Amino acid sequence: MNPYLDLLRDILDNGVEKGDRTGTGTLSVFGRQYRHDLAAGFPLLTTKKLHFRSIANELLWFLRGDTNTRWLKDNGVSIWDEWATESGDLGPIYGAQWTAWPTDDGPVNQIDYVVETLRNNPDSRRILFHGWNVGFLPDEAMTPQDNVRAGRMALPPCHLLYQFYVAGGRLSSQLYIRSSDSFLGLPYNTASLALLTHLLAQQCDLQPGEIIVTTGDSHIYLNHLEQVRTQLAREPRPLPTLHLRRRPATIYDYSFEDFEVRGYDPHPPIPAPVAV
Ligand code: UFP
Repeated sequence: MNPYLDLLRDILDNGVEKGDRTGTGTLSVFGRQYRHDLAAGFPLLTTKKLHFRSIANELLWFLRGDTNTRWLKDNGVSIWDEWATESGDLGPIYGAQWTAWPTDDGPVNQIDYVVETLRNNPDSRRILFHGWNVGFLPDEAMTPQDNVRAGRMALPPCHLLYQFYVAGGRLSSQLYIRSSDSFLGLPYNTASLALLTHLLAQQCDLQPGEIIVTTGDSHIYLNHLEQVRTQLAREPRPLPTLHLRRRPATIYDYSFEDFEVRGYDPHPPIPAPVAV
């Protein structure tokens, strides 16, 4: 009934205990997928409170092509601080690859390509953008900060392949997440994909369709098990809806004030430690 809660149950029931880079330990399954029709509401979790401001501002920051935490901090978002250098740099992470993927012929803006193709050739089966630029992946033996100083990403992308599909005037999106912290990260990644789909739909005169989230290593950290059980004991509530207050000139011109989430009435937050 609730595909996200079903995934958590699936990992609890079928997950194999597996070590991980952070030394925390996880229960993990490989290769899962869930879908949500945006006509049924905006997929912000109701079984715990999510901080929509962080989700929305992080997406706007990606779309700015920004890879420094300064703008995020100015907008009250601290989720990237632990990986940044003293000057706030994160190296060529998401925003750089989305809007300025380096090539011999200069940077390529993959978001421009997606918007143009949705408008002019919506039947294309090539409407996607990718974050996994192998030339800039971090060296795992080095700290995030040393990687950044060496011109590499502080962290390799987790949500990395976004594909879009148009049928019957509706825009659907599918995201591949290679590694998914199912308790902390996945609800953020899902809401971010939904918001991006709304923005692209508005910019391209389409209706928001379905979102599909496909996860590779789908895990629950061993120090999140209690929180997961708390969440599973809660009854989901009606979903909120998202309203865009205006239609800016381009996909890059939205601000947080343009987004209105109506009817969000979640259960309280459930704090949990982030594995760094
Ligand atoms: N993670 C997510 N979503 C994200 C993000 C990170 O789930 O958007 F940036 C989690 C997945 C994993 C950890 O638990 O962060 C990254 O570690 P690794 O690179 O070892 O997969």
